[in-house]
Amino acid sequence: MTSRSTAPPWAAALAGLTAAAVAVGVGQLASGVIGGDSSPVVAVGNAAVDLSPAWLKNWAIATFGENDKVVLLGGIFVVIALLAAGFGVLARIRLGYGRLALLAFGVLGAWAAATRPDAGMLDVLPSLLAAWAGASTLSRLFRRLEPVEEPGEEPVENPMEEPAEEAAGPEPLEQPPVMLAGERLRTIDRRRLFTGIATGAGVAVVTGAAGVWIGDRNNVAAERAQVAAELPKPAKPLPPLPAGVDFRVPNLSPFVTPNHDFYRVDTALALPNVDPNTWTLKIHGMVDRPIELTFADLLKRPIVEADLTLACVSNPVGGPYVGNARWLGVAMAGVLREAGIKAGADMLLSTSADGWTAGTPVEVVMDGRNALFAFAMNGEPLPVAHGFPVRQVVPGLYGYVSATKWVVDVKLTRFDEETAYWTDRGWDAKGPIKTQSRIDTPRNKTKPGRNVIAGVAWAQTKGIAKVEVKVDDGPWQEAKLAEVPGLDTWRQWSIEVDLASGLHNLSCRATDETGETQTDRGAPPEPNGATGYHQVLIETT
Ligand SMILES: Nc1nc2c(c(=O)[nH]1)N[C@H]1C(S)=C(S)[C@@H](COP(=O)(O)O)O[C@H]1N2
Ligand SMILES: [Mo]
Repeated sequence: MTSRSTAPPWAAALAGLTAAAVAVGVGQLASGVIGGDSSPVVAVGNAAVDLSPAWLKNWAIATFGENDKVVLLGGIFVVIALLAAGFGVLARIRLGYGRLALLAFGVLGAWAAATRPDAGMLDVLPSLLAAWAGASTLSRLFRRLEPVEEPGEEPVENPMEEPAEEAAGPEPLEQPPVMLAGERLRTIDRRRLFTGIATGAGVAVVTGAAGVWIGDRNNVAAERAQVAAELPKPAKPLPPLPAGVDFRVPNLSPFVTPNHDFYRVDTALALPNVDPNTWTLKIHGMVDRPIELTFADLLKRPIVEADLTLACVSNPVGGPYVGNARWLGVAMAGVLREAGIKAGADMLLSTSADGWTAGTPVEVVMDGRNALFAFAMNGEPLPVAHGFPVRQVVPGLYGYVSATKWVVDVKLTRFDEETAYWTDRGWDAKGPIKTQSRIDTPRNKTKPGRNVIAGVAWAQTKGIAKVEVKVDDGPWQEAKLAEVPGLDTWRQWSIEVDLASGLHNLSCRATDETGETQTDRGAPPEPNGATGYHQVLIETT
């Protein structure tokens, strides 16, 4: 069909939507078989994440937090649906235009998949297959949109569906006329259209579900269970945490953040499934002897156990992007010493399996602190979302300059020669953590009278020496501090106060062991971490 379609726009839009649904389903199925980030939707989403301006990303993290990916995927689906409906309407003008638009969309998906840092040759296939499936669905549905001529005319197409004897004398049509073309009434056969759409929807659901199911089988759950079964012991196990680390006040963050509650911040729309059996870590660049470690090599080295609080630079004052865990890993310094750092190298550029990068100061990693290539968190292998099989953790640095998850490559280089993911987007090259404190409870309402105010404070590598709390315009009062196993974790604090009924403004401030009290000057997270006192307005009733 090459001429303008007489189908009503709603029917054309539905055909476009159905074609896109089939395309997405087929793309999902193909990517499930191929694996990786090749799903057209995920590929386009990942490209959108990387190409979107820094302010938009910062806004998304600040506004949607850990739901930012769900919101992004939802948004992508809405955009796809709107475009697809538009492509359908476009196909009324000329079917080829609609097909071309779908194919162009497929090429965009293929481009997005092929330009992922971890892309393989096959990754363009799902998008191209999706585009082909979408375009051919559109053609099929448009065939069903062709007008059924008034009695006396030959059916335009599909003689197979119309028995010959009926073609000679079809029943008068019941459908209302939708368009007057020439002198003849032309209608669409709604039943044919809707069975076509139902078939398309069925294909979309079955291929999509099969793709998700097959894709799930590519995941590394079995490999992770294997690592769990053989988790090595630390050379010098830490003593159990003293009971005094935890006040056990309701709504106060527990000293150890359970893995499933641990905040997650990353740019990965689909989690990288990295098989520890094929994983390697390359150390190269300005080194005397480049090395490449397998997972088994790594685990043969002396294992270090460390309590360490991780914090995100995007965390606003009082925000949730901070968590504490007991990690198992291998000292980064030892591995780097084995490779031999050349004079002049001041940056460790680490890259993840999905191509994200962080630039960490060499002097920080080598100064004796517990910087680790970590493989376990709170007694289990790293959860996939937190970097399985291996990630970096560096006490005292924000995650964006240090905590590379799914790490596969470490290059010794120079800050004046290379930049990393977030520094390219306006954040500071070096990200030392700022001393901070947070009120966990109460957060909005409480009863008048005696109340416990409690929270956490952190100043990794320095330690928390003092936390003070202020109620309204009263004096700063010193809170009680919980025990800590070292300087690299957050520290719980609590204080009992009397509160009259009404509104109260609570604030807190921490002083670290170097004697420095956090500044009251408010600053946003960009470009190097939020400052200011956490304040909570509560009502006692
Ligand atoms: N591969 C990869 N690693 C990454 C990131 C990322 O986007 N990709 N984000 C970093 C940031 S900004 C932070 S704060 C920490 C968060 O680690 P978590 O998700 O385990 O809490 O991971 C870091 N490591
Ligand atoms: Mo972060």
